[in-house]
Amino acid sequence: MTYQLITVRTEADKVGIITLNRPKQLNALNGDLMDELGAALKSFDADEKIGCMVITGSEKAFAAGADIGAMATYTFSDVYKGDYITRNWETIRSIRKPVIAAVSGFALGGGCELAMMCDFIIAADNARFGQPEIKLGIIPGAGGTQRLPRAVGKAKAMDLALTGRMMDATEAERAGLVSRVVPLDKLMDEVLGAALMICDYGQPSVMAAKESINRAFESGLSDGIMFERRLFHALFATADQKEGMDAFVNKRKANFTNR
Ligand code: DAK
Repeated sequence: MTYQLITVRTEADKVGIITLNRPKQLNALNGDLMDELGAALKSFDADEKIGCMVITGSEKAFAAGADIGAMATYTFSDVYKGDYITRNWETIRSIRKPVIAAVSGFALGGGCELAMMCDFIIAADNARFGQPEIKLGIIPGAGGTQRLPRAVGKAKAMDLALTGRMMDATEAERAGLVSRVVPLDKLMDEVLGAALMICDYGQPSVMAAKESINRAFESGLSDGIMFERRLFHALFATADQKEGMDAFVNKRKANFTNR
């Protein structure tokens, strides 16, 4: 598939990197872009060689939100009948390998929501996060009112969604929205370092860790613990568990085969 609104490349044949590419619109997200993003994610997810994915934007903007111009004249029947957002914005939720958001510049509205749909966010020191939809007479519609409070707590989520203000990378890290903040010129090095580290582990255990942590947001503690326990037990059926533990015992580097 050829892409118009994203670019796609790999690093070391192991990391799939997707760059949002509507620079004049600060990577505002429209239906075509989300179709392309979903297709690229699915393609990397199905590729045995790929162990981790990265979504990034430009230095100025990860994504400044859903495309306001495209939405401006929509009616209720347009968005309801067309299943606006759900149709193609949620593909990322079905991706089973890890996806890291490498965020520099603006991550606003749907852009912040897209970053939060990734498994974790590494931010450049110029990153700015916000849910400014209230200024447009709407509310976050791609999970912002749900994922943001889970990440930063009710007080800050309310503050951001009700005032529409932005928070900088330092505040976002302090609040737990992002896992690391690095200087802008080190962002991709840091992200690729993390991605390549993940790629060197066994895919079954990586995928199980992702699935189990995500279950924490979908279930009560007892159910979540049971889910984790069953996956933990199941990993003893993998060659990677034998390899990982044998390598430790014999003081050598593990060579995982994703089996
Ligand atoms: N959409 C379309 N174009 C955008 C845009 C956006 N979200 N953000 C920026 N642009 C365009 C600007 O219009 C401008 O275009 P030209 O005038 O050059 O043609 C160009 O990008 C550069 O922007 P600025 O000139 O404004 O650049 P500045 O550096 O001065 O300001 C800014 C940067 C990010 C602070 C500012 O552009 C801004 O405030 N942008 C809007 C941010 C925003 O409100 N984002 C939230 C959008 S609403 C839903 C699910 C999700 C959503 C909706 C529904 N459903 C389930 C139904 C999501 C909604 C949103 O994300």
